[in-house]
Amino acid sequence: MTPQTRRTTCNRDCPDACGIVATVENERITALAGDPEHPVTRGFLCFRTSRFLELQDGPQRVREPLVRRGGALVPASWDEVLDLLTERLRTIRAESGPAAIFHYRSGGSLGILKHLTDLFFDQFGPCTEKVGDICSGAGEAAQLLDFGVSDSNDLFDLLHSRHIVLWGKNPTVSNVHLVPVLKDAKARGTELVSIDPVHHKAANLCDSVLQPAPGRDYELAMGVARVLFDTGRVDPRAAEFCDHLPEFRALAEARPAAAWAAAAGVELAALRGLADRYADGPTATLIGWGMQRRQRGGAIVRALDALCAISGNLFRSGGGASFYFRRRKAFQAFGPKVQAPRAIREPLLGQDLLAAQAPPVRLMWVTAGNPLAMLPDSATVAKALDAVEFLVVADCLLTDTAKRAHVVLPVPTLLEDSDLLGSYGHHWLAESRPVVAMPPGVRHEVQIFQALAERLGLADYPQDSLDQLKRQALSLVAGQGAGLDYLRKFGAVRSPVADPLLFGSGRVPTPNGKVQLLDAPPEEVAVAVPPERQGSSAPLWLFSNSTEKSQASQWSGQGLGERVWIAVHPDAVPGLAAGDVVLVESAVGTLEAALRLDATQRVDVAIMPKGGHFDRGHAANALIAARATDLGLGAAYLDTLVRIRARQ
Ligand SMILES: Nc1nc2c(c(=O)[nH]1)N[C@H]1C(S)=C(S)[C@@H](COP(=O)(O)OP(=O)(O)OC[C@H]3O[C@@H](n4cnc5c(=O)[nH]c(N)nc54)[C@H](O)[C@@H]3O)O[C@H]1N2
Ligand SMILES: Nc1nc2c(c(=O)[nH]1)N[C@H]1C(S)=C(S)[C@@H](COP(=O)(O)OP(=O)(O)OC[C@H]3O[C@@H](n4cnc5c(=O)[nH]c(N)nc54)[C@H](O)[C@@H]3O)O[C@H]1N2
Ligand code: SF4
Ligand SMILES: [Mo]
Repeated sequence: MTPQTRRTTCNRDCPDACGIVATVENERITALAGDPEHPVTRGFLCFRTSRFLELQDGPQRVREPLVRRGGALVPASWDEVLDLLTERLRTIRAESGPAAIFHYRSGGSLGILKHLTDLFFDQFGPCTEKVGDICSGAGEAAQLLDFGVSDSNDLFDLLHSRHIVLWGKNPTVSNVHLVPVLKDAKARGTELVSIDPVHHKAANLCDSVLQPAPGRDYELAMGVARVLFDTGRVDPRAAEFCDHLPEFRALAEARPAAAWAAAAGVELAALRGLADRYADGPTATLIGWGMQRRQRGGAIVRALDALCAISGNLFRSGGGASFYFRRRKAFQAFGPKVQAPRAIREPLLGQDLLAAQAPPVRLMWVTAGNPLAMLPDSATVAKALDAVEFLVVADCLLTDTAKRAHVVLPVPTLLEDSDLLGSYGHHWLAESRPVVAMPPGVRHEVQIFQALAERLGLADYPQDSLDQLKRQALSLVAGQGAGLDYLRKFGAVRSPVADPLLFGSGRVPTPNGKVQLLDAPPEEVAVAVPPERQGSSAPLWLFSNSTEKSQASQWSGQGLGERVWIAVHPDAVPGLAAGDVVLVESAVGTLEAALRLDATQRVDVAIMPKGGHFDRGHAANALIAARATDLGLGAAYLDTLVRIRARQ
């Protein structure tokens, strides 16, 4: 048969939400490419999704329901599994109340129909829910305080910037479709700046690179603000559109610029150079997500927001303080938000789950996440999961979490799924549709819940077809050229409810329409220092950053080998050589890793992949303590110190 071309949209937890073109021969996918007609995808995919077939058809793939019997997970029929789930859900609710049931959903798929899983537990309970957001909680909460919303100008407005500051952002790995936009801007004369303690490939794109001390962006931002105040380059209208300008000014004036530069670990000249760029706008600030995964993460983002505002860069084209694109804005929600009887804090999930009493969590249901590998303090998360009487995991892959389940429910992969996608890196909306059928033992997640709702007598749970549900989700924008038929006909459609300029009206949606500037300094935070042992390095800041071959714990390509790697400056580990097997020790755990040496890094940092299999000793989270951020219940993954020494 001649090969066919079929289109879908990537549903991964990634800002790009790419259009995918699959070549299909005899109902098998033979090639994957980026959609050349999608204005952001521009015909290419990232490494991890280009190689997705290795996961889709690989040994980790779950192709039929699994049930735990005699200690092992064994295949079962859907009827058996649905009967078992119906009985467990009903019995546990009757005996202990719905608070004994906890639904944990992460971002394994960003499809909007995934919210129907939440609706099920709201209607069946309401059950215990998770609060907080380990991904972007601190930054979003900061922007809600400052601006009343966390959203962005149109992506292509960057072409109007004189300067673009990549503040703690590595698009070459975690937002690859931003790179062509940056290159286009550069070709038009825009200057790019990177501010990141870690040296990475994006530095090659940039005209200047600052490698400040880890977690010291508050000091850096305040130093820049100080220079702007000292040199009379604050927007003269700032007092009109900002509240708390005097208090913010007092914060900036708490130290001279040279002292701020020293505290931030940069040269005074570099700090002044950054101030020049903010004064010589329009300057766009692209605020990365990594930096706010610190105990002071909320305050750091607030300081950056304030800097963008007082320098006059917030309201103008080519400016903006972009942290997030509101990907759900165009969609109609499925049902009202109900009050949960209890909440488990996501960054502290292990300890909260263990502490939950009266009733304890007896049944936990995991949707689209691998909390064991990806939440901080994996050892406590493992203990907490093991203590749950009945663990249900819906996933396409047999993850560390799924291996501990009593029931594993196989769901479609991103190439088999049917859903709707917004994006947190641009404003396009699109549909995902199966490019090949899912294996016969796999079921669409919505259909699993529809079957359960029927058995449990949940009369209000929607039993509509996927198409009807998509139309319902698009009902707000269907009359504005973004209905389902449009998405099908034209591919990705720009959201009609996203203005080209976020604050084009000159006001922000806070209660009084003014920017709320940070008005109090963040607290100094303590980070536990690992014990010193013979031959161990000085304490190093552990960066568990995104890597191109993996999506969190899902590795494409060959993936990690026998050991996770850790990269440091050679002077950080005198006497050790590249390739050595080393012990990486934090205050809460130890891992074995293969040493990489990289002279472009600071001597006080150590870098390892953000996610790897826990059971194989690859999970950075085995080293990371569970602490919440100052705002938004994020996880302070990056406030971690480790020491490195040779394995004896
Ligand atoms: N390849 C790949 N892409 C991904 C993902 C993935 O797992 N793999 N994950 C996706 C997800 S879930 C998300 S949320 C996003 C975000 O993924 P992240 O990797 O969290 O986000 P980035 O902001 O691109 O990268 C973090 C950058 O912030 C820097 N940083 C850390 N601490 C500081 C600091 O104190 N100061 C400054 N200035 N910089 C700091 C790090 O060195 C790093 O370069 O990416 C998505 N894209
Ligand atoms: N140390 C450290 N830890 C981190 C981070 C860090 O920077 N450092 N980053 C954090 C961030 S930003 C994030 S967002 C989290 C990510 O944490 P998780 O969301 O737990 O990440 P994944 O490992 O990608 O797990 C997602 C799972 O969803 C499955 N999946 C895919 N599609 C579907 C579907 O349609 N339905 C269902 N039911 N499952 C599906 C995938 O197969 C995968 O196993 O990790 C956080 N953890
Ligand atoms: S993971 Fe991100 S960059 Fe890769 S194909 Fe999906 S949306 Fe595009
Ligand atoms: Mo994330």
